[in-house]
Amino acid sequence: MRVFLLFPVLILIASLAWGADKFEVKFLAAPKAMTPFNVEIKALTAPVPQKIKISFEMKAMYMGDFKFEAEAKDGVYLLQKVTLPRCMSGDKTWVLVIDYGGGKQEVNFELND
Ligand SMILES: [Cu+2]
Repeated sequence: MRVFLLFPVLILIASLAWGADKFEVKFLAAPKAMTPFNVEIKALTAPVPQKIKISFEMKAMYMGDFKFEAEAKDGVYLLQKVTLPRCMSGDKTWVLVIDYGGGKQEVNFELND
């Protein structure tokens, strides 16, 4: 499943589901290039795995490794201070990839700057 987020608002939410397990992905502020931002992935169902893998990439090119592991705390995985580079091509579209027990889902988003 792929979700595309539009970014006219400050707080952005996408809903994801792995079978019966439902999650909400939220950017706590509109993400900008070269500026640390936080992402919250909240489980709406329980129980949840202790850790999930999260990475950021661009579709068309390799931008470096932006791979993280987030640990659940009260059903919430919080990624803090993610910093992504500005793409030389001018493309602002990135993909947040969540690996949940081997099943990957993507959330497309745009950097605001
Ligand atoms: Cu790029």
